[in-house]
Amino acid sequence: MAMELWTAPTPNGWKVNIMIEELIEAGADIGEVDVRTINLGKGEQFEDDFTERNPNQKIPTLRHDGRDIFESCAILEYLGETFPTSLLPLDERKWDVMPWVYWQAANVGPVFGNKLSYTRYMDMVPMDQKEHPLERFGNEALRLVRVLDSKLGDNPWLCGDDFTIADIALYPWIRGWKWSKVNITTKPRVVEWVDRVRARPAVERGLAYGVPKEEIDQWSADRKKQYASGGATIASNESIKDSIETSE
Ligand SMILES: N[C@@H](CCC(=O)N[C@@H](CS)C(=O)NCC(=O)O)C(=O)O
Repeated sequence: MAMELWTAPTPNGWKVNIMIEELIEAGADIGEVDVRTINLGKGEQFEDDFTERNPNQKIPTLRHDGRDIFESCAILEYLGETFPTSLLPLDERKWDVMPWVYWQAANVGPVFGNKLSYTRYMDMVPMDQKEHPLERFGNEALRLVRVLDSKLGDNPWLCGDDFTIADIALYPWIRGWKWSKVNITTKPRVVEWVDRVRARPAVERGLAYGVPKEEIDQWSADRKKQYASGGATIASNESIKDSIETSE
C-alpha cells in the first residue's frame, strides 16, 4: 500500500516533504507516496479522520505499513531507519546526528514558532502584553542561532560532511528567519548553510508541495494574508479553550 503523508507547506510539514524527496534523490525504493495537503486555516487537522491518525491534531502525519507516525522528527527518524541512506547513519554515528534532531525538536521549533506567532499572528494580544514573550523568544532564538553557528564551524552540513536528517529538521525553521524576524545575518556561516540547503534539488521539490513553484521563496500577497489569518486563528487558542482550567 502507498505511503500516506498528510502535510502542509509549513516548517514542520516541509521537514517530511523534503525527506521524501531526499530519499527519492538518494535512490531509496520508498514506493508510491500519496500526499494530502491539509488546510490548517479551515481546521482540517481537527477532523475525525485526521485525529484517528494523529491524536495531537497537527501536521505532519504519516501512515506506512499499517502504522501511523506523527511528530515530524519521529517521522524523519522512522524514514531514515526504514530506508537506509546517508541521511541517517545506522551505526554508532547515528548518535552524532540524533542529539541535533532532538535539539531542533525541543528548542528551535518551539522557540522560533513562538517568536513567529507573537511577531506575525497574535494581533488579538495588546502590544504591551507581547513585549516580554517577544524579548524572551527573540533572545533565545538568537542564542540558538549562535549555537548553530558554532556547531557548523567550517563544515558544509550540521553534522559534518554528510547532509543528514538533522539538517532537514532544522532548515525549515531557519529559512523562515525573515518571517519570524530573527536576524541571522550576523552569522554568515548560517546564511551560507541556508543557501546550501536551498540549492539541493530535493529540497526545492519538497518546498513545492502544496504551493506553486514561483511561490517557494516568496509567497504572494494573497498567500501571506491567508497564512496570517490561519496563524491568527491557531494563535487565538479557540480550539483548546475547553481544555483550559478556569478554576484557580
Ligand atoms: N511537534 C510537532 C509540531 C507540529 C505542528 O505544530 N504543526 C503545525 C504546523 S507547522 C500545525 O499543524 N498547526 C496546526 C494547529 O496548531 O492547529 C511536530 O514536529 O510534528
